[in-house]
Amino acid sequence: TGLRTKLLKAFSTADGEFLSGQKISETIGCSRTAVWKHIEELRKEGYELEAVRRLGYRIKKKPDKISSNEIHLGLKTQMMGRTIHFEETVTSTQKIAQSLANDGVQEGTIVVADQQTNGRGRMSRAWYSPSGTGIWMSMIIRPNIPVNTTPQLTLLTAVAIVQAIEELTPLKPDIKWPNDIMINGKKVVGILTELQAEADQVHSVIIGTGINVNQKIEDFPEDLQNIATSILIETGTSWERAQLIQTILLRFESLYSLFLSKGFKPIKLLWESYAISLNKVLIARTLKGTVEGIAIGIDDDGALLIETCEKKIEKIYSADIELK
Ligand code: BTX
Repeated sequence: TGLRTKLLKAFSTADGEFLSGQKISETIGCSRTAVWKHIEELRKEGYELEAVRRLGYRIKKKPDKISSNEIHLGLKTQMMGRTIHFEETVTSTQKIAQSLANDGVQEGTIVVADQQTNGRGRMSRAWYSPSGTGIWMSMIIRPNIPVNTTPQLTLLTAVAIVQAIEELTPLKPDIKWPNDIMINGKKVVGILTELQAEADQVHSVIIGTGINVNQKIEDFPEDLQNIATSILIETGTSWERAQLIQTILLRFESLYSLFLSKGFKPIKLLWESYAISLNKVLIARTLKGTVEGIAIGIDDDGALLIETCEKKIEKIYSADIELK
């Protein structure tokens, strides 16, 4: 409402100083009872307001809200995120992105939700996506590349997200092939790349990213508490999701254009510099069986190369990795 906007403006002009109830009611032109009601509403939205007798009110902390506006303001990209579909609650941003891609939306369109009720991981696993804390986003791109090179885009996305986290926070995340970003051995980001393609033509690639930003440990269900982490848990403070999204989109855009002009080589080098799974003994569980050995690198397709005890080199395209 207009009053709410006026109230927030008054607080922002006060710049952290206290505003008396009297002053507020004069500025926004309504009774002190009405002011009080609006302040209670802000509290419900997640604003932390301090009230001190004689001094009045001040805002201690704003909620970390995301909306199209918050993402759009300050976005420095040419293409990524120029069209934003934001929803408070969805089943899965991947599903919405798929139907938008079918409708022919422009490349770079993103779908962002505050909460997913049916967030998906790979192989129809669930991705826990509570409200108010994470980045649940799907990006639609339409690269003119062979279908079999699309897994490289998962690796590219992982690099973009690691770079963005490093730019904004003191953290140094690692990448676990192919799609997990880890901090201190726990998963902070998951990436799901899905394709709309036919014969050898890619119609669109939909890259879903789930990023745990402001969850506390107790916000995760028990079965995830030992394997999942968030940027808040690792840094001790909360982070603005909209700013993180902007930084990721900018990093992604620049790596994507490098990828389109120079191919996977330069991306591969960057990816390897963040990888924890390389030169380690690991077990890869694939749909066809289990491979154990030392990860010696990734090839130009983005496949993981594992050298087994028998000195055989196995190429792994899709698997769950357990480091030994
Ligand atoms: P994945 O199959 O590699 O990982 C899924 C596994 O990760 C789950 O089985 C569970 O053990 C664990 N897990 C579930 N939720 C979380 C979480 N919040 N944090 C850490 N670990 C978790 C990874 O799949 C790909 C995830 C992509 C999610 C994005 S969100 C936006 C888009 N929409 C959508 O439905 N999926 C993608």
